[in-house]
Amino acid sequence: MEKVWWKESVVYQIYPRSFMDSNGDGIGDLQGIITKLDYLKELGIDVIWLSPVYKSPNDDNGYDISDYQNIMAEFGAMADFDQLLQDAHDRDIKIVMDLVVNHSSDEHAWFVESRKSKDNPFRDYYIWKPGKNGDPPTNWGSVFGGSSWQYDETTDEYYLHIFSKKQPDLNWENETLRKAVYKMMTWWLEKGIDGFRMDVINFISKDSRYPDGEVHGENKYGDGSKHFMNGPRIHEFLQEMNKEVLSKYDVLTVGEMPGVDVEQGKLYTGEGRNELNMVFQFEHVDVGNGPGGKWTPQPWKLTELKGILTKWQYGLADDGWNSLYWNNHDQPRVVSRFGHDKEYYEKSAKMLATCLHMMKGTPYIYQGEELGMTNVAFESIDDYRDLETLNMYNEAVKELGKDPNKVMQAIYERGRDNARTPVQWDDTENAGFTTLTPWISVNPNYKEVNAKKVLQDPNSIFHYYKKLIQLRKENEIVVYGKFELLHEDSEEIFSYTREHGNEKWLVICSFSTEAIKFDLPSQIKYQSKQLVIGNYENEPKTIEAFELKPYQALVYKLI
Ligand code: TEU
Ligand code: CA
Repeated sequence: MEKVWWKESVVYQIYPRSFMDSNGDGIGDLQGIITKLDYLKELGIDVIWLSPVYKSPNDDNGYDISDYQNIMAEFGAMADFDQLLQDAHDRDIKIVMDLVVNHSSDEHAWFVESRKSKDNPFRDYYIWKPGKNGDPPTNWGSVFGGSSWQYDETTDEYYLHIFSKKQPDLNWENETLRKAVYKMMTWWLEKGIDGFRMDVINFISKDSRYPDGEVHGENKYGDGSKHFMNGPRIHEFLQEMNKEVLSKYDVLTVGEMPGVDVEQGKLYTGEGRNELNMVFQFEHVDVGNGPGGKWTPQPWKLTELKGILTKWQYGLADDGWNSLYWNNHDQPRVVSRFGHDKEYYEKSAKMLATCLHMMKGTPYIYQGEELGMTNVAFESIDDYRDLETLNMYNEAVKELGKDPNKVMQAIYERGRDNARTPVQWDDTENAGFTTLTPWISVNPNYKEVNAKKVLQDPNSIFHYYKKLIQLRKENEIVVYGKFELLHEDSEEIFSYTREHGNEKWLVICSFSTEAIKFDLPSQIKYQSKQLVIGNYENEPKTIEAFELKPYQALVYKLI
């Protein structure tokens, strides 16, 4: 297995809008991030993944870009970005940017031109089709509600937008468009950035026949995902991007890929494939999705969650590379999703961190996860900001007459704003995030959950994350050791070993609120054991057979 920096790194994702506001307008910004670089250095992370900071009308909070080579006014100017890049590099922290090239904003100059006429030179930068007997070209639904086609009167055609109507899909069949993207990527890499997280990058190759999608249940629209995920030319496009741009730099690349499976994951990340370093898969964060996807959350089973993670560990064991994440700006907070954000809040947050960070792959920490930030439950839908949530609420309650309380409960469990409330820096007003009114309210628990408090407490979740990161730096086994699952059928215990040379580490994690019996599988042999990290004061006397405490995590070095 080739040794490279991005396999040995821990990445920290910043969603700038909610990270730190430096100029009192209630919106996070680049200068605010600069003031927190020493905090991130203290945590020990190696790379920052910046969610989009480019010029944008913010229909989807920056994932709708109107100028790829300019900074969003709310976040500052290019000089601020240059300072952030320099200051991060001065601290040996790398900066990975968010590349959103499946679609642009409808306010991008390319689209403004494209929609002017059918023979405009930029027409084919986007995907335009005539309607069918007054209907859109296909029955596909948009991820953010409604049809994924928008009629444009000027040229009497529809344009495709898998996401919002202000996010028209770029046409990757058009080589001129592809070259324009590669030129922009090179411009950023020449500035000295250290890589890209690529937004829904496995959507860029569509089935050019544009067939209708299957209609599930009583949905009004068809599911087009089979026709735009992992499409016919996706590997050709990624290999071309690698050849034209990525191969010329020593960079980290991670492709966000809803709908990717482990077999495809091998093709996207295999060493000899010359495509990407790693992917974000979604199978584990989708456990418990009901017939209406994440908006109909069901109870989930640990055997399903650990079965998925184990499948990816085994699948990419000898070729390719895993990303490891619980959270990002689209997912609910993990301590609320898979932990216990009441009496076992601190124990479960530390257990979840142990479970993820001791696996094989590159770990990603989402802003606030290291503080143990939890989901939020705002009283009114008016307190929510995410267009995905607001569109779903309007469709469900106002159009379909569903029970607003049930819809709000689904938002509490899976809404994206759970991850977008301001980072809680201290117990002063607005949690020290801003001096004025924040663009979205702060989670009311900021007086108990904040950075100032955890930095002062050596037993806090923050210091636990710091120790996990240190373990990865000090022990090759954490990065390169072979993963093997134990207790496969247990619904309470996620336990596994890592092996490297003559060293073996045993990882034991309880996902239960009850004390439960742990029996060491007979095949695990050792002469001596040493506790590496644990989330309770004391450790069991023996590990052959003992009682695991609620949400207990234990990592042993066995020799
Ligand atoms: O998300 C891709 C994606 O699949 C989203 O639909 C997300 O997983 C979903 O909202 C969860 O319900 C990426 C970005 O991460 C997201 O913030 C953007 O809204 C989206 O693409 C469009 O750029
Ligand atoms: Ca600001």
